[in-house]
Amino acid sequence: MDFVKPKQNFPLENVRKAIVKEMSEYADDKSFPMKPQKIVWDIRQALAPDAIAICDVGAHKIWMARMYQAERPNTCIISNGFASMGIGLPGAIASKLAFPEKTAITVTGDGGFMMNSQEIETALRIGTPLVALIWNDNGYGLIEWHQLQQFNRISNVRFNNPDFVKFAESFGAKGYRVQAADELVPIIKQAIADNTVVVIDCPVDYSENMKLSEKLGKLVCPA
Ligand SMILES: Cc1ncc(C[n+]2csc(CCOP(=O)(O)OP(=O)(O)O)c2C)c(N)n1
Ligand SMILES: [Mg+2]
Repeated sequence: MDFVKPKQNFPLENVRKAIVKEMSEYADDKSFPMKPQKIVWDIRQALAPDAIAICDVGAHKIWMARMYQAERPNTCIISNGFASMGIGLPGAIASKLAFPEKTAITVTGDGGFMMNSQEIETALRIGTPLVALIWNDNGYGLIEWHQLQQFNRISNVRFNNPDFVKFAESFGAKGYRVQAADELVPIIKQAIADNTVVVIDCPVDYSENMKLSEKLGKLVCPA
């Protein structure tokens, strides 16, 4: 049951249209590591309208909050306010417990994922199938973005990750690695069909972050 009806003459309709247009320009983007816009686009393509996306905290959250098109109420849950990293995986478990019939996917950074990755064990033990889509940049992307804006250099934000596929498998979960842009949609669909706990390692190109800052910095509010 839907609790809201589309509004007529909604004042932000133009903003929505502009964002969908901006994102759709990346629909067939083949670059790899993948551009954030293309990942957000592909998530929407792969998911049913009522699937629940739980977003962690970082640069990926900025892109999701900016562009992801939620088609039903409460289908895009974002950790804002205190913005605690690590909410993604437990959040997906919780949404699966609350709505067992819906797909739960966490959209998470590598840093945030590693903060609570032990919950793969919980999810398997209590039987909550979910997909964890990791935007892998080997770093604290959002902090890097802030450092570049403020200091034009980065410091102590890069790190190494485990092999996420082997890591998932070591728990008895499934793991996939995206190795080309056109693999993401079929991998997400397969991960949902697997009906278990599935980790997807998706390399992301965050050079788009500063390009977005430059673009937004040039915006002028019409008088
Ligand atoms: C528990 C916690 N620690 C630190 C922060 C500050 N913080 C916000 S985003 C971020 C980096 C996130 O990195 P990652 O999860 O890899 O996501 P990315 O920005 O690379 O997409 C940090 C350290 C936070 N929000 N929550
Ligand atoms: Mg990261």
